[in-house]
Amino acid sequence: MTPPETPVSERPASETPAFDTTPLDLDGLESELLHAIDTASDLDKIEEVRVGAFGRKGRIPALMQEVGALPPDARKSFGQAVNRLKDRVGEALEAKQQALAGAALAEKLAQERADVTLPVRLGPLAEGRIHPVSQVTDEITEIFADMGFAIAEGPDIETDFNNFTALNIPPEHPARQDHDTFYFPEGADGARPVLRTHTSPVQIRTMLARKPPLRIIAPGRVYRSDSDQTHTPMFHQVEGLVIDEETHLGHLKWVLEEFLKAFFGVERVKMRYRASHFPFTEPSMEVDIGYAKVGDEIRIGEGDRWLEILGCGMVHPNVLKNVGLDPERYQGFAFGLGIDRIAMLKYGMPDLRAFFSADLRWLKHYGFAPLAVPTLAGGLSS
Ligand code: 2U9
Repeated sequence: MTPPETPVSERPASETPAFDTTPLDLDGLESELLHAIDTASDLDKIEEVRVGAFGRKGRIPALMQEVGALPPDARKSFGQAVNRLKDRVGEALEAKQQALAGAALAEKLAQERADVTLPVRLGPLAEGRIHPVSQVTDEITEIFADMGFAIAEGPDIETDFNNFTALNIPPEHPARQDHDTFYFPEGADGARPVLRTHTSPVQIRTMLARKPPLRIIAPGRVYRSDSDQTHTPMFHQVEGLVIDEETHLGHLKWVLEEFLKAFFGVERVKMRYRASHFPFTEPSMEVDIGYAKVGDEIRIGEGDRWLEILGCGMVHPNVLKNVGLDPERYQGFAFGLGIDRIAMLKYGMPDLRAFFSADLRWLKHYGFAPLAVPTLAGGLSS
């Protein structure tokens, strides 16, 4: 029985040989490294093997250090044997590395395969749609801008004075009930702000801020507590106002006729004025346009049917007084129409509630291409 060997580190210094003469097991090391290379399953593993074999603290550099410690006659042949081992392991490593890199690339390409037969996905500019209310508002403003009107805007939350009192609708006036107003709680001054029930307060603000002559249109959102198939609590109006020193009904009629012809894209439009009543105009009128039904299609401009389209009148002297204008010197006309209603009519959209239900399918069907901007020269819509 051989006695248990004392570990090298525990041997007394006198017993430690100057160099280890036991032949180093190069064959064993080679087959060990080749086996590790052979079984490395991915690029990380093969890199581990490379570092273990050739790295600064790797097996092969350690072997090279041993060469220096051999007696000169053994050094040469041992050095050559180590070099051959280095070459063979290096070649095997390189070949495996290439094979693994090739396999990794093939797998990546297989995963990233693109189907070139799929349809092209359009960018947001081509996919997006302009809402019909925005489109029709742009069409209307384009027509009035061409006639020299400026566009005026104001806040959705208004004072009671601007929305009612200045427009000849004093407290207790029955018209206040007709408007189904959304009121805010009373402020410190006892006044109740309102969600504007029409865009008329925009004209009041303009008249208070600027001197005549004035030619403006005020498009925007308005609010009334009303909801059914033809009414939504928020809807859109455009109102117009002209104030000058010699303005009369003839001007009003020409402006409205030109507008309707341009908007519906017709040469002639049959119009009918019916007496009406609004607190802010005197006289007041409602305007109907003639149309014909041909099959399912509605042809605007001619025919023996009538459709109410807008309201208008000469600005009431009290309204002029309320904004500090002398009615003996200034007169003007005003008109108002519902944008949503006129959009439904022009583009054949049957249900008003669909306008505000954010239904993408509806918008794709009735919406407008973003780059088809309405112009009088290029056409209002396509
Ligand atoms: C000022 C003076 C007068 C605006 C006018 C109408 C007639 C009108 C309705 C049409 C359908 C509102 O959208 S609708 O419900 N409007 O009939 N609007 S005259 O008159 C004004 C406005 C401002 C300072």
